[in-house]
Amino acid sequence: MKNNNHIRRTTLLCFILVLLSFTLLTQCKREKEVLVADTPRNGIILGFSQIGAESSWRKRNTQSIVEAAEESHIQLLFDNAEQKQENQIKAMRSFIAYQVDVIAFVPIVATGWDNILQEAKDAGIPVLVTDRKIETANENLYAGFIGTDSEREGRDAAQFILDKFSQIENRPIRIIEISGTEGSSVALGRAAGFRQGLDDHPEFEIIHSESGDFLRSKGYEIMSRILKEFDDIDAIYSHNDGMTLGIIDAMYERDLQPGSDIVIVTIDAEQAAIEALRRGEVNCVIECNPNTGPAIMELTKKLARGESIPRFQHVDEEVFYETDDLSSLEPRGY
Ligand code: GYE
Repeated sequence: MKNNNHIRRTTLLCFILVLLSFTLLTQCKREKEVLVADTPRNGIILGFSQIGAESSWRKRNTQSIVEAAEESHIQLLFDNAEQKQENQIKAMRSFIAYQVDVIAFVPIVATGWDNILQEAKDAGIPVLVTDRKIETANENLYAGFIGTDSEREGRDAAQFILDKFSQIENRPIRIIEISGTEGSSVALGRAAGFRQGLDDHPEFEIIHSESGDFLRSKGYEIMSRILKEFDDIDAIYSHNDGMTLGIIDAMYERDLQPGSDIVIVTIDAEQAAIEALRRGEVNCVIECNPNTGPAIMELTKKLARGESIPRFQHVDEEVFYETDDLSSLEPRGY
């Protein structure tokens, strides 16, 4: 009997504890919902999905966005997707649940965004695409784009190589391309623009093209292998400075002088690439501007006010050549 009473008391106590914790939880949840819903929203809340931290360029891009949000008094919900599209989609879904005013994101690859963009549209949340572009059948799924003009960067790279080798006749010019993340609009655009630029010059041959995923380590690995597989390489077209620094390491290891034994064109214009240009290790550096934070915040404010924004906005960028006087060039900041 005594034992039964003990069991009954214990069971009742457990039931009360479960009931109590459930009540507390739902009360907290409700309070949380009430808290979010009723907090005076005098500030704008921006949900930003960043792809990761794969390069110095990307880290500078993130820094620009975080600093600009602070200066603009915009509350930033920032997510680092660690190079995974599915993480970006999860983050964007949580931004929708949180009912942010605007969503901005860097699409790591160009396709696979329609569903989440439709969810944002159904929730009445405008979306700003930044840095890289998306491919979609329904352009109305996002409000606008701000970022780099990848095809122009590719054409600028081609033009430099055409000019550099213009005096060479009666033999092909052999080019290696080390490209960025497969399926990203930036890698696709830089490749397309480069080929457009070489269109009327069949003697300029891309003898090998391979993705280094914008990573220094992969640039090194690929170049180390290519230098064993290919002879008589005239030029390397590298889609970003991070991979170029790996390429330079690989060339030195095989007693090759980057920038003279093999011409190198690179994109981003981080400080390390400008220093390599000064040392003659690269021959042309094409700027890709990471400092889009302030412009993103101005566009965010417009969208939060229900105003329209430009469909496509390309950031200002320039090209640095081996023949330039770089003595007055400001430090790149990354
Ligand atoms: O060139 C590279 C970064 O999307 C323009 O991504 C950006 C590219 C940039 O990893 O360094």
